[in-house]
Amino acid sequence: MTDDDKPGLIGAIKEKLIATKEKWAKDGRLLTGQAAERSERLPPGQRLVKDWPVLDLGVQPSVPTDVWRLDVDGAVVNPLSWGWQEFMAQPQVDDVSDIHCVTAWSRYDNRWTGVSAQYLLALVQPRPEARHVVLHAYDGYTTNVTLENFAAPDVVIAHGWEGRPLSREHGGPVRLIVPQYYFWKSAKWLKRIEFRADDKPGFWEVRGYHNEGDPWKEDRYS
Ligand SMILES: Nc1nc2c(c(=O)[nH]1)N[C@H]1C(S)=C(S)[C@@H](COP(=O)(O)O)O[C@H]1N2
Ligand SMILES: [Mo]
Repeated sequence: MTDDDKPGLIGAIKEKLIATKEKWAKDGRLLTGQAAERSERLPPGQRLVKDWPVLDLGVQPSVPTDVWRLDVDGAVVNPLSWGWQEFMAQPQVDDVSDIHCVTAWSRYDNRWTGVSAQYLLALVQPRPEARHVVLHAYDGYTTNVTLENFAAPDVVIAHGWEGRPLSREHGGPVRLIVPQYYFWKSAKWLKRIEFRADDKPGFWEVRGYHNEGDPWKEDRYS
């Protein structure tokens, strides 16, 4: 992080935003009480947007590609640490998926470019006891997914969006994309992927948000 990234005025403003979102969780805001079939493209309570909102904790860390690293460790046979060149030298995939944010906006057809989670799993080989994955980010944010969800074919460690480098505000240089879950599981400014036997709820999960976050079950809050 550089100096201008330290939580300052914006950080203080976002404290309020975080408190508001915590209250939403407590009050069960936006819940329709209706589950939907996965064949429905738009999950219950969501509305479509064409623009792409930015959500963060008040800090958008500056991580130039020459200092960016991704560490993959924990309950794996082959831990690894990639710098930018090594990451970009891995087999690349393109995957189009929809975004569903818990604040009720959805955005269809986002084309992500990067390394697939399935490829990463084949490289690092989770140990038999590994059941959970914790994503750590450069802004201090964390979020958790099950190993089963992480292993879905559309999960991408993404550096590109619509054929362009992922912008800093949206988590560049590298973020995770987990399309089957609310977007808070898709960690921006990805720094570390930790495999674990036990679960470890992340930033929003300990603040009243659902541990899994399946939009079709309306898993907004815990
Ligand atoms: N590192 C990090 N990742 C994060 C967040 C964050 O604050 N920090 N916010 C999450 C939330 S709540 C959402 S909705 C999405 C927002 O991504 P976007 O700004 O690209 O729309 O990022 C998720 N990933
Ligand atoms: Mo969110």
